[in-house]
Amino acid sequence: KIWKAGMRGVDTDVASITKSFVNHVQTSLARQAHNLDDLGAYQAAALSVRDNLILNWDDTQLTYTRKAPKRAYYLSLEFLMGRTLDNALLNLGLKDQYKDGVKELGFSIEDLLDKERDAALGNGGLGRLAACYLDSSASQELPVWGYGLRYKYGIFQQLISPEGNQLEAPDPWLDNQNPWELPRLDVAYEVRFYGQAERLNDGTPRASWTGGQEVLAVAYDVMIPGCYTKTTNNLRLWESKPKRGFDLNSFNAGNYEGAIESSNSAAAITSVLYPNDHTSFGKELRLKQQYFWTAASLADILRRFKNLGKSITEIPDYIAIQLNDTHPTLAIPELMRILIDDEDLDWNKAWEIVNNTFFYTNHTVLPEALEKWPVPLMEHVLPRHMQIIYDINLFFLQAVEKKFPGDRDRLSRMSLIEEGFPKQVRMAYLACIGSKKVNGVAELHSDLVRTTILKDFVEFEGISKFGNVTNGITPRRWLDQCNPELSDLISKTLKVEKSVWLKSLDKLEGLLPFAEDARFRREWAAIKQRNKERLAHYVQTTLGFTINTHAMFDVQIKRLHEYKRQTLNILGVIHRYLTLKAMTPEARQKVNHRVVFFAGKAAPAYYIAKLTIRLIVNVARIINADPDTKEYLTVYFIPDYSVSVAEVLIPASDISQHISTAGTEASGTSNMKFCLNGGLLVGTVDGANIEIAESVGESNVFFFGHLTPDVEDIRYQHMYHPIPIEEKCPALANVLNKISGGMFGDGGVYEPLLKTIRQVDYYLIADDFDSYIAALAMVDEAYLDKTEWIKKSIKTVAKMGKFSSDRAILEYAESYWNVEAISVAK
Ligand code: DL6
Repeated sequence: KIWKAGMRGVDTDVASITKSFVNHVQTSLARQAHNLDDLGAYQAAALSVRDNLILNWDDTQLTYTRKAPKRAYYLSLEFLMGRTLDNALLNLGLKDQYKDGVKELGFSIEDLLDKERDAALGNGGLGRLAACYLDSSASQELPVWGYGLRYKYGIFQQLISPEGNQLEAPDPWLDNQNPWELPRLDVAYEVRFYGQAERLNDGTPRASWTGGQEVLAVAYDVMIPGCYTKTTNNLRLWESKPKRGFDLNSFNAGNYEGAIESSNSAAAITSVLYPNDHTSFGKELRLKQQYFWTAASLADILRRFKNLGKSITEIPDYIAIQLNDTHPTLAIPELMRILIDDEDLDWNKAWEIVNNTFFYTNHTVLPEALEKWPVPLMEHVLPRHMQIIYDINLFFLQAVEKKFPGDRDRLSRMSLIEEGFPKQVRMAYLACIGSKKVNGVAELHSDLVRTTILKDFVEFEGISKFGNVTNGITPRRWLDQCNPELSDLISKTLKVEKSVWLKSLDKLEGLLPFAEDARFRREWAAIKQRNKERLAHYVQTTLGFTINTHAMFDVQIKRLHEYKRQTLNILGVIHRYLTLKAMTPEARQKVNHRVVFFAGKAAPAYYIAKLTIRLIVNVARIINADPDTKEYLTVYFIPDYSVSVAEVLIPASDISQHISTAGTEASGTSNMKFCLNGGLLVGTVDGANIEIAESVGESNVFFFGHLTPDVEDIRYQHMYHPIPIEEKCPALANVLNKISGGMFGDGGVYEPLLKTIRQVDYYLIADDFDSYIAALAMVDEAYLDKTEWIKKSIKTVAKMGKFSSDRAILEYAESYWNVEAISVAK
């Protein structure tokens, strides 16, 4: 297919671009072109790019309506989109034209791009994955829409106090207006909470649900452009509004607070993204968010389906709904409710439709992260859904009993309702039995899903329902956009257009022979160096520190969590520092210079994670000021980690750390981003690290640590045959003692954190410490040979094709949803 930059009906030469820019300045922004700041210029550029997107979006939706293909809907409570302008320009093939256009008007495109605020409607990997999948769906011309919530406040802004404490501030990302969304005030649905549910008892399973609170869900559409294609898909985000403005009776009676109370409570539903990554809080508001979003999305999906004029029983032929983790699981009882109460279907028919429509992806096996909702809360907020869940459970357990007669333990293990005070609804089980297929997000993780948390369900339903789709990342943002020089070098070297290789990432294999080409290696190394300088510039301008860019850059960026073991990293740093301190100046000179970067947010209520940040910041404060060692080792905690910050950090890394306790990180996706940018991986045999090593070759990664099958045994030993840490790992004991002794400020402050290691050590810090230090020593040794190192870097990138999110989304489309690509009419 011939790709023409831009879109239908809008000229894309530089003169037309400047004209459209000035036009937006004068009309949309009501400002004057000769008196415009960078923010205004960003907005004008964004609006002019948006004109392109709208036309392509329009053609895409028209094609879908006319051709009526089966469509997939990706329901995710989080979409961590980051910035849009750069991505849109690259996907439209208009970056160069806009660069020249804004330059003619006296602006630099980089300055304008930098004015955009991240759309941070997500916490971490799960939300960023959703964003990558939207990019890939559009790029691969798949009819896929996303559905989420339009939070007024995204993930909190992270500030670091002088003591090193994380402080949280709101993220008012919509304050400067958001040019990338289109309000659809005409697309609105009523969503009910509370009230009474009464079975009709008329020989049907129907019930009536009345009373309670009704809230309006209003749509905002975000256009998702594919890369070098006209296909522009949609992300529909819901905002909550009161059904009636405010209570006029209270207002007239002078009770102004009462008058706006119900409108405030409606608006509150979409006001904040919950800032917890892996733990579900039993909060009523969070439950209301989940129902509000799933009910509005289903109503919208079914309205579109009904326009096709098909029988309701044909839903699975036209609709696939992907549940991104358990957060949207209420869509299962909600569809049952609609089919039974509104459409008057019998139970079995309704359940069959549900069972062929939903697909469930599990993103964690951590027990504390498996969502459960207290039954009393569900009965209060969603009385009709609780009845339906009880009915689903009854029929399900009857079927289990039939297959495994008399196995009472099994029934109680598999019940959707966990006994206890209070009883709880097990959402992962509901998602599992309501879906056609279930998958994990990396081979090891999918195996763990099959053999641990859903083992009984595999025995009951058969293994074929339980698959794997290893995660992926979009090479558009995570290579072409964040590392343009490397992307250009790859195109030039492969002699393949970006429009081709960015969408067929296996083509990177063509780089392999160039690992032996000295000139190519020099170009490769020079780009890495410039990316390091770009990061150093960022640190200089934001934090005021000067960084040695000739040192090895060692990066760990991800949410702060005990299982991700940032603690292991910082303890390793202290060990390195103590070792350096003990050396003579002559001996030190032989040591690799290393700069260690950390970034990531801790859930506001996660005390131990916040203490880890404090330790990192204070270790940095001491080490960076030590005249004996600072040439050889420095540490930085980069505050307020975001997609945009990741785009600067990732291309600059020499090594990155993915060091979770084996069996705890479902996949990880930053591991893929680093390797795609030529940084080597230090990691445990966990999540997608394993498949990355299989692809790039074990000799190009630095593995360490105990393996998944051993972890449980070791934990058992910790409980029943504990070995004092001094005996098990003297090097670590020494590090912990230094912290307790006050080397990094008041040691007492860190006691709760140190206790987690000295006592239970659930995440095996002490068990893995020595092999971790050994792996880092191997990194040092390998880095001495710069030629070999660059070869490893090139070979790694060359073998990363598998980890494109295009491959992953096509697996979902083909093996799960049965959805096909469709070309948008010219
Ligand atoms: O699948 C995306 C991402 C994985 O890469 C991470 O390994 C995993 O920890 C994360 N899981 C979650 C679970 N959240 N909930 N609920 O965020 O998913």
